[in-house]
Amino acid sequence: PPSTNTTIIDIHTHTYPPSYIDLLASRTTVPYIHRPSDGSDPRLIILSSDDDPSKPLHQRGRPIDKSYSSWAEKLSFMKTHSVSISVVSLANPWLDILPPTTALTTAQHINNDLNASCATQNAKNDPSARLYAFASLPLSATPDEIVSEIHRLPSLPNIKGIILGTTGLGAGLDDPNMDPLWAALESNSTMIFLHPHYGLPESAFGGAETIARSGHVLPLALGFPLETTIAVTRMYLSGVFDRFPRLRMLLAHSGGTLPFLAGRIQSCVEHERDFTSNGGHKQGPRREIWDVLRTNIWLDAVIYSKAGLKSAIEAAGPEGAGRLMFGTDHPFFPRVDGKEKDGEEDGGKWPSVTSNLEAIGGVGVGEEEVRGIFGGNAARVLGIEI
Ligand code: 5CU
Repeated sequence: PPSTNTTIIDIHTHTYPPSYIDLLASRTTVPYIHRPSDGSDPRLIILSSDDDPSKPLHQRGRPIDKSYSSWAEKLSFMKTHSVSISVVSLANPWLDILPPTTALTTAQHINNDLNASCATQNAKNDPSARLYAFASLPLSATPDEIVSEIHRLPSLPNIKGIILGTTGLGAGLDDPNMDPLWAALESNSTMIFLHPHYGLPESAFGGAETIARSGHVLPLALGFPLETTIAVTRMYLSGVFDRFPRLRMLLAHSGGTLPFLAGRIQSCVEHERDFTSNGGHKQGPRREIWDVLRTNIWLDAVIYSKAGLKSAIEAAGPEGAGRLMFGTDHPFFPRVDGKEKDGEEDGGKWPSVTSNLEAIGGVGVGEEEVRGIFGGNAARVLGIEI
């Protein structure tokens, strides 16, 4: 665990504001919330694999409690885990599900709301409980509207960047129609927290029945990280980082598998006969993936093992651990034993958090670098005073 004088900043922590919960509850297709008529816990059916038609609605997905939307619960979780600053983001699938006509106004409303909640908390001047946020973009709105929201965000003082999924305007992040968005994000130096939601097609895991045998394990352990890896690799191959060399991206789950696969990606690019650098007829990426990892990309430290962290640190190049930032993924991965109360032997701490803390503490870098991962790096890169 970090020493007591270490400021812990959690940059990977989510919320569903009550208005978003109501939006999910008004839907009947994934993602949606089912509120059983007998008053038992609502169910969050968020991943396509959650919507198992062989189960009654009240057994699909997972129970959703107040930790998903309550600021009091967020602050209590922070206290339990000695997190003094959280940069909160809307949980997946963000605003991807909005009709185009209401997307911009809903985004403005939610982003204003997040900024205001942070302001209310920060006005208390409690150094052990400060809040900032990543905003969400109205991706189903017109490109001009999306760009207008990107340019509005710097006027919200508690917004430290945006959270973005992998589908972009619907055709992925290598879609040339994304260029106006990248240009706006680059010109504002906006940090883009890239986060998965859609995973891989069920067929990649042998179909719905195979997935159902182990619940969320395949979609979350493999689908999420591979989705992130594929999205960033597609951006890289299509030259996004050549056209926008100052983009700033923070990749969820330590970059999925990108740090581990970067060498293979680079080698495949160098051996691709189609690319002009090899006498071919198509333009391949002009920069090495290593350069992108060391210039444009930061990684969260939500990988739960020293092996994963070491790969992330190594891929980050000379800055190494200086490009990693601590996260918890709250309210996901709660305790499954129901022992959440203070007074439990372990203080009610979540094993998903303590395992990450332990992996970071034992990763084998110096004390200063460990303190950087816990908070110093986020403070420096996101402009948070500690
Ligand atoms: O457990 C999950 O489904 C999730 C999720 O949906 N989003 C996330 O950030 N982490 C875990």
